[in-house]
Amino acid sequence: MVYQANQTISTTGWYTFTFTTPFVWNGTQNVEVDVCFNNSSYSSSGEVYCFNGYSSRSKYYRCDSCTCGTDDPLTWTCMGYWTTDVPRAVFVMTGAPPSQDCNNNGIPDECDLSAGTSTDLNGNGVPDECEPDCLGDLNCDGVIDFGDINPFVLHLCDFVTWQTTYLGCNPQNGDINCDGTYGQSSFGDINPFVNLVVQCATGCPCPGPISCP
Ligand SMILES: [Ca+2]
Ligand SMILES: [Ca+2]
Ligand SMILES: [Ca+2]
Ligand SMILES: [Ca+2]
Repeated sequence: MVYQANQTISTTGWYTFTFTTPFVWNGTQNVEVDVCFNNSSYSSSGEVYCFNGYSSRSKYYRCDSCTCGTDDPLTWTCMGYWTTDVPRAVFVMTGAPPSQDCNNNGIPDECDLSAGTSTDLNGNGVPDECEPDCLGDLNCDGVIDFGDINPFVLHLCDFVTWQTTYLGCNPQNGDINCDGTYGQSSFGDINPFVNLVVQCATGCPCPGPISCP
């Protein structure tokens, strides 16, 4: 629940409810809006304008002397009745623009990064697993240069340590000869790496000059 309050609304027109708890919505799951009222006498007060829908979209229930709870609607346990009416509600988001979810885990990428679920070695706000391949960038800082020599040696000689040191960095960045092997003892990648890093001495921005087919 992101918002619940007693409100006194005395005019017609749009009324704004500001959620007290921000929430992440993935754009597909159902969002439930429950409007209820408890009057001291039988009346139509508390009605909500609706659009006419074409399928069952909402439920309603009303009662006097309720048998499925007290007079307070929040205690009701009745299933209610389906209606095609859709209450007129608009969700407005302010502040940050819509989030990206490049790794498709249902969580905004900035939340993945702040929670440590994803790493961002080059600090561009894009989780490492979403970065395109960049042959020769063995420290995943987004550039191929002499700074990749030591990480490449580690990749070659102690792949496990390389993985924990450069968490999230794509190990295929070390498959410079594109033969499908990389990391521990993939000696065939040494000469192509040396050629690449010399070519990129002053720094080639990713994805760099070569890529595997
Ligand atoms: Ca995500
Ligand atoms: Ca990144
Ligand atoms: Ca690099
Ligand atoms: Ca290789």
